[in-house]
Amino acid sequence: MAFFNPRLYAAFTPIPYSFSPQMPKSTRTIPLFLALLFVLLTGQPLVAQTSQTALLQHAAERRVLNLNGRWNYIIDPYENGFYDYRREAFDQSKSGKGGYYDNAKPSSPKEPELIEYDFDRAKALEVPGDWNSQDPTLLYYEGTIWYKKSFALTPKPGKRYFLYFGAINYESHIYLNGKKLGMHQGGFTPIQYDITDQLSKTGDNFVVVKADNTRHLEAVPTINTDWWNYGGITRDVFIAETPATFIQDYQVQLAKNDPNTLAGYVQLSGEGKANQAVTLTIGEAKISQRVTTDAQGRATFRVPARRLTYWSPQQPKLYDVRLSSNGDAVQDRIGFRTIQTRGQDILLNGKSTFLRGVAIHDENPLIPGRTRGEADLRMLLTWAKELGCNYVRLAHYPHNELMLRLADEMGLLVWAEVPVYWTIAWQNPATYQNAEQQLSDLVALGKNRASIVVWSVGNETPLSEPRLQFMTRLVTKARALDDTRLVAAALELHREGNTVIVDDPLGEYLDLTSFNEYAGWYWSTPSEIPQYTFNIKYNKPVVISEFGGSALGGYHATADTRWSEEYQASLYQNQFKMLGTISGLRGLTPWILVDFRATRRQHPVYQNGWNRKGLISSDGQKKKAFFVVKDYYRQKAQQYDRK
Ligand code: GCB
Repeated sequence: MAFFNPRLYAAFTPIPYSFSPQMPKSTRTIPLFLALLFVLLTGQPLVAQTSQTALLQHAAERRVLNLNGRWNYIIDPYENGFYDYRREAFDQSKSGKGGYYDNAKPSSPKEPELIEYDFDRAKALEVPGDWNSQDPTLLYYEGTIWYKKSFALTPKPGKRYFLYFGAINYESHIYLNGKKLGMHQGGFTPIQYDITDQLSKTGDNFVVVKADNTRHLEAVPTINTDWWNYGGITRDVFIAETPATFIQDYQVQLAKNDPNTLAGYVQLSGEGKANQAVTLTIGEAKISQRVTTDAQGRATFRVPARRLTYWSPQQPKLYDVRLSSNGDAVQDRIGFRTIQTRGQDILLNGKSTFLRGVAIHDENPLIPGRTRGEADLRMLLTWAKELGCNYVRLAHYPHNELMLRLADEMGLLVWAEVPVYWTIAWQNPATYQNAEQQLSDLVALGKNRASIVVWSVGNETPLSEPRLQFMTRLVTKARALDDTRLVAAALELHREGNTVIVDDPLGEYLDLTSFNEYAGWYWSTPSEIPQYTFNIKYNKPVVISEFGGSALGGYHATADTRWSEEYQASLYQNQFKMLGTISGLRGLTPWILVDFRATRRQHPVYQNGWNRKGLISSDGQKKKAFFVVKDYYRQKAQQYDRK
């Protein structure tokens, strides 16, 4: 039912939404049934203003105007630009005016009106980019910052325009030319509004964003994580232009476990979407298929595809895929491969594979801050390739779409994840909706990427019945959204004596047995590690989602001196001995490729706000353990890739 789509609530402004405990207090007052009553009585949808539209597939290809660059900003810890002095939200008032999003200007140079802000004379931040790394006073800042960008764009008749943000952490309120477009929660997935009717006829426009990275108990993630709570507009911003009737979405992949059939769909949007012919062309594979959309603008297809070169890390073959309909066309580069499990094997294109991975955060240590674009992302994946990887875990939240495309191009399999991390509010329905929305958006973003083989529904979530319900619902959702990939989660383990036990009931529902295991760091010493053996309940491929320990780059001492590179290296050596006893071991992702910022990590000598578990230090130097892992991967590559 459309009513329960949180996107629609998020975009709805005339009646305050009430279902989310994370909403500003003043907007919590009118209960949900009033909103529903409004819909029933007026027949109007909740999206009475601009709606957050279903994401455009490959939106960047449609880019007509790039809005990256310098955005003026105002730091607003008291939210004075959002609430009046009685703490009523300006955008909920009768006039809807008064907030910073008005971008007000005095009517004469003498400034007769009292206006206590001026975006155009305020400082600027780079977009994309977190604010923490751009101004030392913002390093720990959690709260609201307002961003403003003016731009020139005259809408052309017969075209539609979509304002697209790659990601804003965490809650954003977005306004165009003083009018609210909507509100969005979730720091790592795209936000898109149809602004066709909102653009000014003169061509002068301004967009204002209230970005708020305040942590909330019921949010996804919750208040407690082991990564930096970077704030701001952290990914690309642009306006995409399409024809009035356009290709909004598509999926072109191999059918589930079937290397000889391409299957998927195309979804048109706009008035002329019904009964339209759409052609799928993959010239190099001699495929050309014409389908016709139904009344909802959707057409599905199944096409025989023989003699394809399958995508794999050894040969990351991508095909030029073109979809065209009357007046619209999109191009994409797509790889085709199958992924499945059989007993304890992971079969990539039918062949048993070992996942030589590493975990990666969306952070460039050299800034240090969130990655800002292709060069940063390429640097991280190049390091992973140097380590000998054929696989990466993009922890703990959706990464940039560009990262997924680079993984396709560079030949790296991907574990993609949602930030259902540690102690989520399992019993809160809005929290579940939020998590599910982030999962749906992640799948929407990655469903055409051959590199993605695993959807992960969460990390280290503590056992309980409500948690099991929440997590299994997410697993079911992931499979419903995409039945061609594996579904996993990073589980926890427990120990009895020298036995490591993996029996989390969630494991029953997953395709892989994945768990985080910190022998040699949080328990035992590196030299004791080989004494441990595993008791794993499930007969599935074992892919260790985390293991590792910290070392301060450049600090050398004996192998039993914590924080030294030697300690970390010996930890890895002994881990490989221990993990070698697991018969179903089919992959691993050491934690982690590079040191990353984390407020939990306060040791003044060894950490200074950094999690030092990187195989590469915060200044980009490879630690000793990097070469231990690299050696191990060389052996694994020989064992599996030569078969
Ligand atoms: C974990 C978490 C990861 C942490 C890591 C650590 O289990 O999943 O987010 O950063 O341990 O370093 O403790």
